[in-house]
Amino acid sequence: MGYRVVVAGATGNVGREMLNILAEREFPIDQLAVLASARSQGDEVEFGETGKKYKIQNIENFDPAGWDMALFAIGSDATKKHAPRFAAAGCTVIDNSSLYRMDPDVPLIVPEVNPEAIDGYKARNIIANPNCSTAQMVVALKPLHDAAGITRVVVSTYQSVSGAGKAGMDELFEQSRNIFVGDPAEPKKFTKQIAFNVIPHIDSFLDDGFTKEEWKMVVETKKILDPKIKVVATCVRVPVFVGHSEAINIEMERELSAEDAQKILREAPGIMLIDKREDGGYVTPIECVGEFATFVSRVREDPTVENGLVLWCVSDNLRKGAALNAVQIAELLGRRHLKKDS
Ligand code: 11C
Repeated sequence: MGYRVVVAGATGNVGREMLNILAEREFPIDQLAVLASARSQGDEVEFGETGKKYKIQNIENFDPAGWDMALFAIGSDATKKHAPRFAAAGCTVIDNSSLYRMDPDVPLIVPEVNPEAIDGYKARNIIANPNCSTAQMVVALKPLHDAAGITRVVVSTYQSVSGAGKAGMDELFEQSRNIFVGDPAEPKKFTKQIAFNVIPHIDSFLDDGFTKEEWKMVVETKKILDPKIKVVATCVRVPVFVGHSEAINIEMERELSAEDAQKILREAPGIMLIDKREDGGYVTPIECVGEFATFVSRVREDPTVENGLVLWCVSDNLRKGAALNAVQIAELLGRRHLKKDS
């Protein structure tokens, strides 16, 4: 026996990956409903490579009663409208937007890091999925925190344009082509030219000069991993289609050699350590596309602080950073709370 599962936002970058990953991981589904806005009603989407196609239904008219869980990838405004309605009808919402992440009654879950926190989901019947740049970072930090007690993290991100949706990917493609043929490369989605450039700005600016993306990395890491860890982030958009990269500087309570850190990371769930200390012996974003793992490379000791490490971390932002983590939450929810007789 399986679950009655809803995927909402099935036409977007993340919704499509949710369908692919549910199919790839053979999530036990008895019935699947695929939703989007009225604009896409009646269009067909494929369920991974199973050959099955589903007609998109309008989320506005969908009755969630009797459905077990809904994976939402519809943005904060639509989530605000529909998540309470689904949750009240008994359909647990696993939400990819930022709307509920910092709500104390909503667990914010990365299954490799804080699976037990999911037990609080009944307060609102909603579970939040973290921001992509946070998700991969906490997967890498967790085993090191357990080993040596992380006190402070300084992170610089190199985030792909798919984090800004399909419009971001289209803009990188069109600008690159326009530059090659000598046409103007006007920014639309991004504030400056993204092709052949980098932009130190993701999401809106806050009063203290940080951006909301940078703030999310701070508060979400504290909620998921440990409120005592200090985090400071600089988030940068780079001309990469898929795959977020991060240079992470870590300070710890206790000494941990690079060699011991490598051993720990090699065994840790969700991590693939590729760290050969030679030309090409590390992972770049192109190589992580379509993968489940969070890749860690370039682990080394930081000689400028006491008990410091530096590492490079890469992951598919549409997968571990969004759709995969949501499906892992669904699997965890099933295992811990919604057991079905087989
Ligand atoms: C980006 N991290 O790369 C963002 C996208 O809070 O879920 C995801 C935003 C979020 O632009």
